[in-house]
Amino acid sequence: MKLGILGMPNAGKTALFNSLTRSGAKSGVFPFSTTETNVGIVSVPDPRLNELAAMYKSEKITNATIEFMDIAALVKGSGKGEGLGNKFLAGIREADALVHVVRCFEDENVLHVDGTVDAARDMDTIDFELIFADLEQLERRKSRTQKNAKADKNLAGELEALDRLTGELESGIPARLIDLSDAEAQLVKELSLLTYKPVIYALNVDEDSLSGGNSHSKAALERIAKENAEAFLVSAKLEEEIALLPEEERAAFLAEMGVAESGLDRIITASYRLLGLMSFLTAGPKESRAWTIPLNTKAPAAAGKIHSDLERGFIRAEIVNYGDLMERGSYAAAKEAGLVRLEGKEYVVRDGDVILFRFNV
Ligand SMILES: Nc1nc2c(ncn2[C@@H]2O[C@H](COP(=O)(O)OP(=O)(O)OP(=O)(O)O)[C@@H](O)[C@H]2O)c(=O)[nH]1
Ligand SMILES: [Mg+2]
Repeated sequence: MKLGILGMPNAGKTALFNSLTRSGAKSGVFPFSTTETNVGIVSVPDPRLNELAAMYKSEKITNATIEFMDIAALVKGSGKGEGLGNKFLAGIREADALVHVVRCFEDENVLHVDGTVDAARDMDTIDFELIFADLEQLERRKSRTQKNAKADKNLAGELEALDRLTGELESGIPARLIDLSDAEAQLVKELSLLTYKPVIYALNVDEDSLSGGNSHSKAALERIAKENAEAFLVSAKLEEEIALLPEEERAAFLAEMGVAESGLDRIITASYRLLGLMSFLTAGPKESRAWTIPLNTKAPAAAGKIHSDLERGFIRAEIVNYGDLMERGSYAAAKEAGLVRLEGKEYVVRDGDVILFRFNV
């Protein structure tokens, strides 16, 4: 599962990527600094793991992880493959969900390809290029379906769906915002339309605007309000600087800047949710660990994340809710209070379940 970071040139994508992944990918004041996709693994922050590790005296903590890609920038015409367009489109196709970085900072040293900073216009530009790429995809499918429809009357419905989708996209509506029929939803998935990928917005502001935002971020938020997506203020440049500091100095630096917490953790957590992922937990003297599973995963498949033997030989799961465990103070106390449940093969695992799998192979 991968998240793609996309946006206009010089929006701060690489700065955000570097701060998320604590890496040093090349960024610069000239547009199109990034020509090859950068890929990095990010730990998903989870304070529950620290508490579990303290309770179980675990030797180590292992967080869940997700993958981020810093994709080459887009310009007008990228949807047709212009500029770095093909790299841009390939990167986005590969992503399961997107973090759209919107430039909301003024800095005359950092060129804007369109001359001025204008968050809403930039967002339109990106949407337009993605829509354009999707329309091409729909058109190609339509000419194929039209040919086959002569022999196969069942394809009439698909043609109808293609026409409706084309019409909506032509009027500027991304597929993720269209109320889809079953047939349309099926098509959108088959064609993996770019505008169907879930999006969150990272509004990249100067550090002084981190708490209250600025006129650019306000314009962006107004536009985002129409689509019911999550948005976060972040200062990518500041975060990049913070990421270079030793861990123990970061909190003090943030406090000095008058910022309560880094925006990164919230972006990472939201990204994880956006991918439809959640974590169950395991704890013991060796390790306290979060394991990533898709929403609605049944117990045996969750066990299989740890080891295939656990799935193959699954007998049952002993589960205590994280909150109950903390409230009682120990596994034994939770068990005594009847809060440890035995669950079978049909159990759907919930976020924060602390699980011990019983198996036999
Ligand atoms: N003043 C200011 N500069 C920033 C901010 N965020 C990024 N920059 C600077 O803007 C320039 C471009 O940032 P990048 O992260 O390289 O932008 P990008 O979106 O990856 O750009 P391309 O790879 O060229 O598409 C760099 O010099 C950054 O240091 C910010 O919040 N404020
Ligand atoms: Mg870049």
